[in-house]
Amino acid sequence: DGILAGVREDLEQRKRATPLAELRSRAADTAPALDPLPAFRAPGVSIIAEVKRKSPSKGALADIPDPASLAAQYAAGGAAAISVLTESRRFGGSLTDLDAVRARVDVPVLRKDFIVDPYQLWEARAHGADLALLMVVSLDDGRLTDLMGLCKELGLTPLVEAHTADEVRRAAAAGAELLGINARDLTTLDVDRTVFADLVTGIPEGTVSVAESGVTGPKDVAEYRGWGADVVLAGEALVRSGDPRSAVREFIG
Ligand code: IGP
Repeated sequence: DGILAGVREDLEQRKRATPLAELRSRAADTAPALDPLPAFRAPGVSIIAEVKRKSPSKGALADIPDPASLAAQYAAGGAAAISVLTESRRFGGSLTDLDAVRARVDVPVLRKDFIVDPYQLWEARAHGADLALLMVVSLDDGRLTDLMGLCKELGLTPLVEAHTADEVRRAAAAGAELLGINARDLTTLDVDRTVFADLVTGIPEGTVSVAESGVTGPKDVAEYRGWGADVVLAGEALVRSGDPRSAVREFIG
């Protein structure tokens, strides 16, 4: 599909510029990854607040001159983790944004990208990420299992994302401890929050559930919570709010 073709092109270019051996040695020099799961399992809803410049559906969302400052405000508002979009063509992100956020906050940081290759996980760790997104739709079972195994080796917590009942089943079968349901259909870009309510029943007991996308305000967070979400991931509403610290605080309720 269109996004993945660009992702693969950019990936090949980075592989030529930075050999895996170099990433490995940078990863070895990076502080160990933080485990986000204890905070996610604590009572009450946890918020993953996203640094998101653009989206394929809406184009530019917000001018973010200082992603580290935005992330610091999210953390001050009580965000349990920060998500940083690193895909450049459609989302305007970069590993530079990830570096900046990592250098500023003490909470766990998620590398949000279209991850299809082990190299991207080494990059995530070398740039200080604690979590990495794995989208079931883009991975066959073998690759999903391989990438989850490498996450484990690197100390990264995979956020395994699903959008259908079958993808939830595949994520659970692969052993996901952190399972996200994206309310946005990535083929049509339509958002329907009730997709979470429909699919959450397929998430095994003990697995941490994440409701992703479509939050416009505190009521939507409460609705996801009512349907059983342990964690809610929000981007657009937070980057567009004039006061990200208060916005996160209000989402937590
Ligand atoms: C955030 P929103 O509607 O709050 O801006 O959505 C997040 O869920 C969305 O950015 C997202 C995403 C993804 C982006 C979820 N899964 C996969 C890129 C790739």
